[in-house]
Amino acid sequence: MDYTKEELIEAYMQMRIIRAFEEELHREAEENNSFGFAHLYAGAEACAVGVCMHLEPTMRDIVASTHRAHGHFIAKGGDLNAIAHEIFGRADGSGGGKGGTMHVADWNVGMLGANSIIGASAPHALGAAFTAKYKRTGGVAVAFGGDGASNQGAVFESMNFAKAYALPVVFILEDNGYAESTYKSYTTAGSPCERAAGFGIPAVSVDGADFFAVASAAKDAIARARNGDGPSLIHCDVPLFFAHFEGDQETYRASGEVSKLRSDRDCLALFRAQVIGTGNIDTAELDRLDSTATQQAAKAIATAKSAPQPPPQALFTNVYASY
Ligand SMILES: Cc1ncc(C[n+]2csc(CCOP(=O)(O)OP(=O)(O)O)c2C)c(N)n1
Ligand SMILES: [Mg+2]
Repeated sequence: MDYTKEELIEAYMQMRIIRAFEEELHREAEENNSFGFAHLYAGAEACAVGVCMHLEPTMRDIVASTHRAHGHFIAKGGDLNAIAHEIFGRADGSGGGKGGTMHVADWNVGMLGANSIIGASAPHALGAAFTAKYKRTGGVAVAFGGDGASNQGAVFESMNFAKAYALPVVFILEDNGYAESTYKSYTTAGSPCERAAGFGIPAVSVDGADFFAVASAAKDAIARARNGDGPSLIHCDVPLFFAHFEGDQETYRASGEVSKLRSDRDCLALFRAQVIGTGNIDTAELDRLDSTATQQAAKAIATAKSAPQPPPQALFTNVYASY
C-alpha cells in the first residue's frame, strides 16, 4: 500500500466521523429537531477524504463545495464542533450561526464554503486557482460538484478557462445519479470524461466508494495542478445513502435501492475489507475508531443543541464585506 498506517487511520477516522455525524443529524431530523433545509453527504465520504488528504488544511489549497457540504468541510480540516454549532444556528458556529447547513465555511482551513447555487463551485474554484497562479502560491483549488451541476453552463465555461490558462484546479464530479428527484438518464448526454476531453482536460472515472481509487486519482490530478500542468477532472460514481434533502419522501427511488447501496457500496466496509489482511491494521483497531467517532459526533451535536444562539446585535455584523 502507498500509505502509512497513520495516514490510513486518519482517513478512516475522517470518513467514519462524517458518517457518524450524518447519521446523527438524520436522527435529529426524524425527531423534528429542525436545523434547516439539509442535504446529507453519507455514502460519498471516500470522495471528500480521498481528495482532501492531498491538500493542505490552509487557505493555500481551496475547496469550493456544494449544497451537500458537510463531508467536504470535515475532510478539509474544519472543526466538528464548529460545523455542528453552525448547523444548529449557534453563536460558536463556523459562521457565527448565521449561515447554517448550506453555508458552512472555514477560511482558516481553506474551505471556501458550501453554496446552494448548483454548479457555482466551478467558477469559485476557478477564481481561487487563478489567484494561486497569479500570486505563485503553489496552491491548488478543488471544485466539488454533482452530476446535475455538471450540466450547468458555468461549469463548461470554467473548464474552458481553466484549460486555456492552465490553472491549478481539479473538478471533482460526485455522480450519485440524481439531480433532486430526476435520474441522470433523463437529463444528461454523453460522458463526463469525454466532455472534459473536449477541452483537452485529462479525466478519469473511478468508483467513488473506493477510497483507494479516489485517493490515487486525486493524488495524480493535484500533483499535475501543483506542477503547473493545468486542470483535471475526476468523475466519482458515488452512492447516496439518504434522500436528496432531509424530509424528502424519496418516491423516485426504487424499493430496496438504498438498502442495496448500503450493503454493496459502503466505502467504510470496502476500506475495512481492503486494509484488514494487509497486516497493517486490525479489526479491533477499526472498531475502536468507530466507537470514538460515534461518541465525538453525538457529543458535538448534543453540545451544539444546547449552546447559545447569536445575540440580536449579530444581525448587524458581517452584512457587508470590508476590504
Ligand atoms: C442554479 C440552480 N438551479 C437549480 C437549483 C435547484 N437544485 C438544488 S439541488 C439540485 C440538484 C443538484 O443535483 P446534483 O448536482 O447532482 O447534486 P446532488 O444533490 O445529487 O448531490 C437542484 C437542481 C439550484 N439550487 N441552483
Ligand atoms: Mg446528483
